[in-house]
Amino acid sequence: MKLRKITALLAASVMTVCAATAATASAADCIFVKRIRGDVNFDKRIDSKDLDAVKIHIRRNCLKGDSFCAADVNWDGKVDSKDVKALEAHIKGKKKIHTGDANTTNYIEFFDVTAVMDYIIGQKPLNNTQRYAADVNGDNLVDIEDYLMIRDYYFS
Ligand SMILES: [Ca+2]
Ligand SMILES: [Ca+2]
Ligand SMILES: [Ca+2]
Repeated sequence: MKLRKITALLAASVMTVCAATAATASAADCIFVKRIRGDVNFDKRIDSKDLDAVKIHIRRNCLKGDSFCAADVNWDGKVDSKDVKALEAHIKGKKKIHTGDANTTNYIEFFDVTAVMDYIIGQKPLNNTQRYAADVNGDNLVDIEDYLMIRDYYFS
């Protein structure tokens, strides 16, 4: 009886979370989002918790706004199995995504902010993997726009 009650309560709380956030963001909304792709729960690291959040979204359509954009890892305006695959590849270290994690430590930290600025002003080079991660708006350039997005994310 008690267990049943707890299970019911848990189910209700999950539903509340989903109901409160049941909406999506358009691809256009995501272009301007300041959040880092893949970090769905905004704890500044990309790990299995984010992967779980994306999988739950696919079943229940729970994510919206910045969370939805962060979950749209491949920038196609949809959150689906392709994003799960991209996130898995990133976590396993097989293929990194545009995260802002310029020094590839799986955290967004102050060093990422300074690394991008150092690269822009020609102080310190970035390798291919680092440049890819630093190009957070995905326009194939690492420039002031990426710097501002990473900086804003770090200080948010
Ligand atoms: Ca995270
Ligand atoms: Ca996607
Ligand atoms: Ca860029």
